[in-house]
Amino acid sequence: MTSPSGSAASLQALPPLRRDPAPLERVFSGVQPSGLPHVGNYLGAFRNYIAMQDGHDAIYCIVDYHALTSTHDGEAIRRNTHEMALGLLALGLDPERAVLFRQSDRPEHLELMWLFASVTPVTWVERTPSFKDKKRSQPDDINHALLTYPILQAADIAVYNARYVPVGKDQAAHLELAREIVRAFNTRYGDIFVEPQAVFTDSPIVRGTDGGAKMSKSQGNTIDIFGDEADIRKQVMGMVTDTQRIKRTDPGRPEVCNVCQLHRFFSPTDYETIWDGERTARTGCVDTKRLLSERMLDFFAEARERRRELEARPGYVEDVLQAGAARLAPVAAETMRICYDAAGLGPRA
Ligand code: AQP
Repeated sequence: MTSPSGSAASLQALPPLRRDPAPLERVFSGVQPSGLPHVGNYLGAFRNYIAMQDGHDAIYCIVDYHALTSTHDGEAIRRNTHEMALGLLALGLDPERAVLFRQSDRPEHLELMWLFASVTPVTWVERTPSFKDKKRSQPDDINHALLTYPILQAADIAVYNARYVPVGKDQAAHLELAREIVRAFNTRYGDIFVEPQAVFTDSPIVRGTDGGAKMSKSQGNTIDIFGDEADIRKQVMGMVTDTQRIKRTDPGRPEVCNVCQLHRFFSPTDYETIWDGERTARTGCVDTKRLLSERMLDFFAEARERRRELEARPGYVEDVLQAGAARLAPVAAETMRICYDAAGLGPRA
């Protein structure tokens, strides 16, 4: 559990709002509790969450308000919020070095969203690729929150005046929009917020087990990090490889094969040998997949063990989330005070 003294010390390290030189640059990112943590989340974003908790004021959030746009099963949202937080902690997120909290515990995000909505032309949100995708993928549920999603995302970042946002490349358009919204707000009300910048890893888009689409919880094409070993092996063995490699004797093309691409991360010392085996057809896709599942299980073994330990501590995750939200309360309140003042609302109590 985060010690109260640790919380207070970290909070004092948070820089003031506006563009004053900050002692530490602030980082913010969020993950939806729309399913379980997967390899795409890790390679595209979580690696940077963990790396950036040193040398920055890092704030990470389970964005349950966002999950409501597509998930309407309250029990699932609650369960996945817990699982996602547990997974992040097991992967190395340290509540003494970074803040982890649940979005719905800080309703200032919604208040700021409304102020941001008032500077955002409707056309900006209508044109976002994710809104167009969702209109296709959930045609019977094109709810208003799907349209407003990027405005809330901009508010999530700005409420803490974060400069850096570690995300996967699928979020690039949203980040660009967040910059535009913040700019529009600053133009109307003064120089209040920094324009946030996306930070990508060297694997900004990880393809799913289908080999084509982005690995994504909603696509059901994920490789889970914390699932049963047998299920993880099954997910890997079901991966689509090089579709032009029909017979075992056909040479493979590691550059296009998703399994080979994942070996770059999970077999860093010998992936070139593995690729060579594919190119010369010395090895078949089944061998390469079997090896990948072993390497992945090895890679995540420590985190999986840590998850089991943390899971055995009743109330631990909830304590971390609530302590995180409490630590952020003064920062969020100060943002809203400044914004109310600028917009002619309040005075805010
Ligand atoms: N395949 C991926 N490659 C690289 N980065 C990824 N991220 C997600 N998938 C990949 C990044 O992980 C962070 C959390 O993302 P998310 O909660 O939106 O993950 P998701 O699995 O994409 O979730 P959903 O519910 O399935 O979302 P939609 O329906 O929008 O695809 C983000 O930084 C994300 O970029």
